Amino acid sequence: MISTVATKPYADQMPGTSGLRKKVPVFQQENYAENFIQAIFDSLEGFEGKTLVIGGDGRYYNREVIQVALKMAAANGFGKVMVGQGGILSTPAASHVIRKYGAFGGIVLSASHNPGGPTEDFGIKYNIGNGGPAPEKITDAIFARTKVIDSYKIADVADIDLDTVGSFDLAGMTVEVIDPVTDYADLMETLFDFPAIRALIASGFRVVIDSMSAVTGPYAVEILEKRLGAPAGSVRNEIPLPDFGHHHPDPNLVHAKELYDDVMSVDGPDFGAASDGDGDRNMIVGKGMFVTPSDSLAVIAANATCAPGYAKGIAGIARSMPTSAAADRVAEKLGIGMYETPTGWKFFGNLMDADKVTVCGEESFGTGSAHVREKDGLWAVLFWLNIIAARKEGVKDIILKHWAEYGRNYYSRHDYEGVDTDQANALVSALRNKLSTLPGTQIGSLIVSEADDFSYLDPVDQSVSRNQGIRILFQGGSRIVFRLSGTGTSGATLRLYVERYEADAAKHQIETQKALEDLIGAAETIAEIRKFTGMNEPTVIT
Ligand code: G16
Repeated sequence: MISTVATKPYADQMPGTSGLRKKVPVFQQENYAENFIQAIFDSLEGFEGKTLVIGGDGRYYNREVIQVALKMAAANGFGKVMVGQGGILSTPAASHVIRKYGAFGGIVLSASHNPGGPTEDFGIKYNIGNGGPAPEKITDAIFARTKVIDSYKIADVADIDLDTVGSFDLAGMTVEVIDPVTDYADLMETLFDFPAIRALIASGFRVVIDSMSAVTGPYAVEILEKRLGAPAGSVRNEIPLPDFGHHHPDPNLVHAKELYDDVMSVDGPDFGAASDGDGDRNMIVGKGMFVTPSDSLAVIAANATCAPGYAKGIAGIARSMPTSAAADRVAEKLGIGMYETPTGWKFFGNLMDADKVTVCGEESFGTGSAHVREKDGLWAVLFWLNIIAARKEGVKDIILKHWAEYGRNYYSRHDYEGVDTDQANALVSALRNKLSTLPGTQIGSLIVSEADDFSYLDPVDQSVSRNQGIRILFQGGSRIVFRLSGTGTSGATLRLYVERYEADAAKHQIETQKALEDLIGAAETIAEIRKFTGMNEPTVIT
């Protein structure tokens, strides 16, 4: 019943910022997914008889790969697999299920915010027993294994019915098809003041969530409409579709523009939120105020004790290096630890496991806490609603008061997508070569104080991650950062992150791009973006 199938290695299975992401036709090559899954199992030890969690965001090719993964898990000796009904588990829900049931680990099938469909993106990620993405030590081992793999093991059995909740036998292994929503919704109810949020909504405060035809639809309907009493229809695009309805399920000002425009309109809702393909990202918009992810982290940290699950306070805060320093000022005031990590949620896991931090965030619309080991879109939405209910103030007032108290970190990210890979690498090398000569250089009124390539020493396991983004810091605390994306599937994406700190409340209402104009100009002068990319402007500004 168990076959060992001969295979040949593929050279391109290096996991990126968040697992292996490729176009669907790449994954459809003979044994491509099988090789990667076997490489995961070959890189782990001691899972015989243990439980594996499998789920995905429902995108195209999800169901096929789940069937393969189930049969391979059985053939490799797992005792049980817990899989979401219909193959669905949002990334934070998968993290929670791994933790709650003490699973050995999990396989999450998603390409997150990237589009889905027969010619779009797919991905496979391995999460460890703490519920978080595998650290680099493991992803490096998986990659090494993919380069030499010559066989994989699979059970020769029929597909199982993924749509019926219940227990099934698969070649001697138990498959438990679970309701994907209940455990997660129950967890949220333990963290937040549901009666207060319910009363806020009952008082007429209008909330809309755009699930972008992706995985959070069923979760948002259960929590917002059923448990919190929001009117039916408050969750939009609530049915997960394999191609996300041809949308790009990335919650930002470009891809969730309809929601943004609605909340900004005169009769629009009071609060709007969107989440991405696999439910880990979030965008928060209030009447007259878009909340940057960096500010969202700072506000959540500053107001954490409003929520019952955080009433005792937070242990510390972590943010990725390119994320603005807004949260640093909150940590300073609270007298708690602040950690700056490379981009990617996997770097937060050790800090949370060691109780050094409770809340974490990334500028890329990711916020979360130690309740799971992934970022969590709906968690952030509920935290905001809890804060609004507790403070009896809207998003705009909360943000303006936060800036008045801590100062404002003007912030923006410019993405140049689809850049020729050689040109993008050339831009980065040219920048690296210049680093030592930059300090002291004056560009307009800006003077470079420091320039380096960010390197991180993990304070828990002492591992070092180098070349994590080029930082150019200016006198007065402004900075620009350059890095190449590690999640794209075609060409290269150059990201430019721009930040300026402004303490004076009288200067807190300038349009963001205007407030950052001289820094954006300095980035062009230093990096010659137009020359290298051949592009006159970014493809996405967030
Ligand atoms: C991007 C973001 C990161 C984020 C990563 C994975 O990486 O910049 O902050 O951790 O995506 O996010 P998700 O799992 O939601 O896709 P990169 O390397 O493209 O900048």
